[in-house]
Amino acid sequence: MSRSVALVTGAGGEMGRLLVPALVERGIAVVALDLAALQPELEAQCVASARMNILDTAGVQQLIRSHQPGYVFHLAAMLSAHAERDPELAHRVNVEATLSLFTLCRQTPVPVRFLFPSSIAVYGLPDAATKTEQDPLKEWMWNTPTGIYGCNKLYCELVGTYLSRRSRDEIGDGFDFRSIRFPGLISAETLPSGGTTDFAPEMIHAAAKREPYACFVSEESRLPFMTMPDAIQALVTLAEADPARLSRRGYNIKGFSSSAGEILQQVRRHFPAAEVTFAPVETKQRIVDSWPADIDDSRARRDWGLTHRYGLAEAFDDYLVPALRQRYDEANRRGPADPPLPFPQRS
Ligand code: VAH
Repeated sequence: MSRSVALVTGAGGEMGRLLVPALVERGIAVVALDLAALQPELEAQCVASARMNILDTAGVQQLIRSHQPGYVFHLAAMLSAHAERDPELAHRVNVEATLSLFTLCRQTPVPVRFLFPSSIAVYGLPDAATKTEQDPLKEWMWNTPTGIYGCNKLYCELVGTYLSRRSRDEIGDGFDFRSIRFPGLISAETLPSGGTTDFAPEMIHAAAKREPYACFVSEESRLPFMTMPDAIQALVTLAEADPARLSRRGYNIKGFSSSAGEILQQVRRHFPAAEVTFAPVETKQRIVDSWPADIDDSRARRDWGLTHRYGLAEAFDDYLVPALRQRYDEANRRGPADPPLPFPQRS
């Protein structure tokens, strides 16, 4: 291995594309797994890559046996909106594949740190009025998800935490589970697909592309968010953290808490001609109304030194707008005859 090899599932997705280079920069050899073919420049950074369904247990077992990773970053998942459309498939992808990966990791002779991207979807407020009354939620509050994706994530967190504790106290198989409850993530590199927080990145990318956008939640809808570079930094920092400092196995993190309207104000500051309307879709609005407006991430800051670089305004000024202008202004100059930009279309 050991801790110099990392298996990254869902390596070609939004997070994987930035996580892989961040691991390589730290001298960690990456073994990538994804349902779709990796972009050639991403694949070139990995010591091995497999185009494989995460439900192919025999294939995943073979990959783990051959490379014996000391880290597993299990990013492959079906996001919330897709999961609501097919809860049974969501259970298989988000729960069964994760539990089977737990088992495979516990069977390897090397200790494994298992990094799991959980989500603020594990929280479930009964309605928008209750949501508005809350102070920023601590990790133990309102663990009553209303959507299947939140149920999937919460269950995996609980089982991962249980196995980690048993491993430490009784079995000694070296299984060390750590998870982050990610807020909505905003990347300048890619657009997400299948999530409920997607309205924020979609609005920003549409404005930069000079395209109109109909936002699927109301202007007042408030959620915690973070930029993708801050999220990747947090994941890597938690992976490297001294286990003795971890007072729990699942942590809140955030960059800022903003309403859709506040995000639009930032969009208009940089793209005054942006054409944005609000056309809430009931199923998605209901999910957003059940997720917290804000979360308390003080434990992550205290236990393993979480920091973030970008608040809302800095995210636009110093990260999103410069990167998006470069990307889309060039595309706009090239004109409509060019092929569309390669956003991932994944579940
Ligand atoms: C989703 N972006 O919308 C994901 C996330 C905070 C929720 O896990 O499904």
